[in-house]
Amino acid sequence: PQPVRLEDYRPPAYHVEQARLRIDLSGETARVDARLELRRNPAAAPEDTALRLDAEFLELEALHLDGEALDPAALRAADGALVIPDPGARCRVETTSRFRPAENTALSGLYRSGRMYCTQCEAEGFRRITPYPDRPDVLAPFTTTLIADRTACPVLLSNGDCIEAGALDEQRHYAVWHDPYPKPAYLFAVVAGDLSCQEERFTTASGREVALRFYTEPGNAGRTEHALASLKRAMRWDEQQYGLEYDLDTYMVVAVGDFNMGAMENKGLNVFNTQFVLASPDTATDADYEGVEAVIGHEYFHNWTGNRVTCRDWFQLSLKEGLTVFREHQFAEAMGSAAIERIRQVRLLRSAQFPEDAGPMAHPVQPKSYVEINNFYTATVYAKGAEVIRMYRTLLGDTPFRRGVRRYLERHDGEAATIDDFLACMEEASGADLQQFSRWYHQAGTPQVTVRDEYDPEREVYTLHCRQHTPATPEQPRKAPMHIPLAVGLLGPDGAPLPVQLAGEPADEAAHTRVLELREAEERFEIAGCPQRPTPSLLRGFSAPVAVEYPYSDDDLAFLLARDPDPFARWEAGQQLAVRVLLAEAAGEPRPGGLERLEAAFRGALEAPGADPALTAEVLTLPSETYLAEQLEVVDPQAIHDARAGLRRALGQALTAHWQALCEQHPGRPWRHSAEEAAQRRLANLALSYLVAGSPRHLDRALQQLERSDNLTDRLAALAVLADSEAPQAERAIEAFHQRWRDEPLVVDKWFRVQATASRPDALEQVERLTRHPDFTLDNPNRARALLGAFAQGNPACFHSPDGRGYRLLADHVLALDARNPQLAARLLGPLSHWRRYEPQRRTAMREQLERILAQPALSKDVHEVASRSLE
Ligand code: BAL
Ligand code: ZN
Repeated sequence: PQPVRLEDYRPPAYHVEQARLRIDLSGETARVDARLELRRNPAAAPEDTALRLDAEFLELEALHLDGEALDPAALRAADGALVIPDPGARCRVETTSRFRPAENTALSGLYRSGRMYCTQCEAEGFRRITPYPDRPDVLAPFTTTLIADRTACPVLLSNGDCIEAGALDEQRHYAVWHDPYPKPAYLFAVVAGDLSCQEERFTTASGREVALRFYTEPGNAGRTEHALASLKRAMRWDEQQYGLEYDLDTYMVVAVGDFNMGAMENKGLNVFNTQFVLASPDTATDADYEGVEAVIGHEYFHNWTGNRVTCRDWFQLSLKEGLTVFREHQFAEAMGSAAIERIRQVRLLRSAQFPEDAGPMAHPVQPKSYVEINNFYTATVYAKGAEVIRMYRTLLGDTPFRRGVRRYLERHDGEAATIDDFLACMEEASGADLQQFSRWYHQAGTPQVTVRDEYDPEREVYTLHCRQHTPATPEQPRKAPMHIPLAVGLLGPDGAPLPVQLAGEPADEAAHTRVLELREAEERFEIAGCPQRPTPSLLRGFSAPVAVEYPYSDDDLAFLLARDPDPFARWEAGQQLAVRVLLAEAAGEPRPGGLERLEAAFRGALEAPGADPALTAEVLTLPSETYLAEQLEVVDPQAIHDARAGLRRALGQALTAHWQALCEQHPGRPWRHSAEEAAQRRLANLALSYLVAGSPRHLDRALQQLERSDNLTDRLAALAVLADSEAPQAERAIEAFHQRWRDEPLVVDKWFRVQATASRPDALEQVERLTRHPDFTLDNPNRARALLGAFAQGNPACFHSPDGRGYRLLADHVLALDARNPQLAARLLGPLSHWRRYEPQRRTAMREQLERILAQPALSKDVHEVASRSLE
């Protein structure tokens, strides 16, 4: 397959002035009549006179140009698109197409999920509904008539507002929806089904009344309360923070069980994976409640950053996703604890994006080419993209940053914009020169910042020497220095925070946290007024997506963990201390006194008076096996796993009394959604897992918790502990859990996930067995991810079984899935792409599976791109 390249971008030859659709879902076969009013784009190159209508998966029955029938066969391009040469300055194109939604297993375009119909058009699904210039820089107002059986589909939805509805005949009815806001086809949506609706109202700051309607299949009615409350908070927050109001009379959210993504921001009609909208104490954990609020916020924020201003082409994906993830993060920080949110964001970045940046799929935040755009909905575009937006704010200040966002939204309202447009608005709003900063969009790889220091007691000057280097990545062997905001604090020997006053600047500019702007490959910063040698606190708040190296002693890290006023830096010091101990253990060279030091650090965190339980829980959570692997040139996953499990056991035993006390402090009250109680549950459940890691005699406690809890958070925490055990009573409990919850798909997903990630030597055999379980299916993305995705990503020791069975298992399922749902197949394949990082036996076995996949005929371009790039 040929790659699409950013440098080949050309403006569209035609704009769509009006798109009118009539979608008839009353039979097995959907029929779509489209009428498009088109106008030549004056900005197109003079030689670009052909009108291209993308089409895929469709049977085209009729094609008319200005009322004249055309022969589609004569106009077909190799990729299935219709290309009409020079249809004139203005024209009308009418098409009639048919397809069978039930056979649309790719879940892209219009498909069936359970008994309902729904759509997913981003990135290129609309062409599977009707022939269309399916590119984000073609914006049109849509009027959509939806027709379906009255009994099977009493609810008919599309974008915008409903302007007409009624009966067609005895069996069928229709609804007409009009969306006045010109939008690209990827934001189009329809939904039809027998759905329950929960409705509330929201009054915007300027007094507009908005109906908020949440639709679910009837069995899930009553589980949208939390999502609705989250949406109202998000709407208010966006008004207060950015002055942005909602712009239609209705805002609809539909919960769908079969969905490739988490959710989709279609204009006025969001379609959500059930996982990110439904929440009840029996079917969602505390973390799920947080996830619902975050994703509800994210999709809502897209209404401005993505919908009102969209992307010119898919190379600009981070323009909407990076910015919207950042807004989602800000919202979560405002609703809960900013420090805890930040820690979680960084955990995710380090476990998902850093490995991507270091692997064969590494790409810049603005990729330069792709074969299949669905492969570029990545941690780099999303999470690193959000870090880039955060850095604008850090460098420019909050007020200029917000001014820049407002300027961008005002200038480009109703347009398809670029990352360069955004950057230009930021420059104008702040007066800053961001040309060097723009490298964050163009250079892949995680910059490594090495810091050294010296202290001059005579001058009382403390100097930081900073060196930066960005490793080579595919197609980018050499990198230029980045513009990096490095937030720095200093602690005196007694732990008191010291002012960071750069030499030569007035004392009143001194602050306790100072953002140093790194621009050169090597540079130094002199800090004046240091009567004693300080301990540096580096990258406070994780001010840039970089890896920092500084020769801290273990004592320094323990000191920072106990005393740094920056909660992120405190947590980070604890993590780095644990990383040292764990990596030494994994290398077979235990660090003398390492365990004792870590035990003392944990004890300190557990006994700290007035500590925030949420932060304590983060501090007591050891770095993940993935993050540990990331620190090594050559990875032996079993050694890492053993080291981590051994440390958990040792800490479990050494601090038994503390863990027991924490378990007792469990809130115990009837479950309710609150950040404080969630933190207490988290801490109590963490304590339970340490206790059982320390000794299996505590297993009974988990069994009791599983039986007695009134909520999924505690049940699942107990289940996870039991899943690690091979004791017969644990296995019986796991089976009983399935029996009890087998009718709740989201809970069954968790049941699969817990077993897939279990820390027990036979987890691989267990996963093999579970692939044959009657409840396992590749047709449901959540289920496939819960078993196969969780296993390959969350159980490194067993997935990387040295005999290669884990790899074969994954490859078998990727191949089985490829013909049905290539987007999901390619995503599941991801973990195999890191084969070069592993020791020789595993490396060879992983490569063999990639080669085997690549040798299959008729591979999708999704899977082909991931497999071939992995082997390059
Ligand atoms: N636009 C795809 C789903 C999301 O990022 O919101
Ligand atoms: Zn998004």
